[in-house]
Amino acid sequence: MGKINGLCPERRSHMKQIGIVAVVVLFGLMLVSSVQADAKLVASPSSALILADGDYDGDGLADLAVFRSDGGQWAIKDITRVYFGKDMDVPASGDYNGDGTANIAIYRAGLWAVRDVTRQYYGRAGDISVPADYDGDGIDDVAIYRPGLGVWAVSDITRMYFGVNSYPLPADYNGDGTSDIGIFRTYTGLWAVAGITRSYYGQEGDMPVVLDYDGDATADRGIFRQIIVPPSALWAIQGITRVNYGTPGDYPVPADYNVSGQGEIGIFRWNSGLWSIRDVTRTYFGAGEDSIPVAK
Ligand SMILES: [Ca+2]
Ligand SMILES: [Ca+2]
Ligand SMILES: [Ca+2]
Ligand SMILES: [Ca+2]
Repeated sequence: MGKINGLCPERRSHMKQIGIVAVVVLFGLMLVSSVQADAKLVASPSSALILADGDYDGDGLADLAVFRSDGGQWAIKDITRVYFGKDMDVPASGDYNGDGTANIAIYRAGLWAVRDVTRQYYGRAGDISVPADYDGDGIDDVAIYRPGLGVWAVSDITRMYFGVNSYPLPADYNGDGTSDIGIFRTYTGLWAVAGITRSYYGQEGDMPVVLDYDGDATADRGIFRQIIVPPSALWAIQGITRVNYGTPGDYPVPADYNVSGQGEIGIFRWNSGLWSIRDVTRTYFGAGEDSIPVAK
């Protein structure tokens, strides 16, 4: 039997079949991975990513930054590129030493690792990291939310029950300089802030986007709604604005990018690395399927 390129015809035919199967499997994996990538954006407590601070150089502007979970790279535009953390770590940037700049930090099932600052254990697997400045001393505090029980535990400050299986949203809702314990329940649109307020805004599937959008020093409630047909994304900020910006699959990345004192609406598109910040900038940085925006 004659050989072609070292393989008999039957073998080559088999290899061809394997090749076709491999392509089909690969395409299947690509589909699965693109679905998974989109699944990251489904609003649920487990998709919560709470950062305390995203001003990595202390100039007062939010910086364009991503954490690449596959390899643990932090890429912060015009500032730094370092490796810290690994796959499955949750970014937990915040100013943990009160020097006015955000520290690179990760949360891993109870471990809090703050680059060049500290390494400590607080919380356990299944807890969601919710760092913020809960006592107003200018230092962001290590804190966790345990969705199944509705436990909030803030290291050395407080421990309480508030909101089972909700989306944790610590922010300064009354403008007194401390972060308040707050939740959004996506399936009813309930917003509740401990000791302060309770109201309804939004609907099932909405992602909460809390920020001070009008510059009055209070956090404003808002939702990001992905609309499939025709593809668009609605931003509705209670009492302030309602605008279409972005498309389904975009990450909402609202923050104050230009020291206006007001938060800007903005999106990050992971496949191209597009950062589109309304009325501020449109630039490309940090593309990647594993890129998680860490701007605040
Ligand atoms: Ca900055
Ligand atoms: Ca504090
Ligand atoms: Ca407050
Ligand atoms: Ca406000």
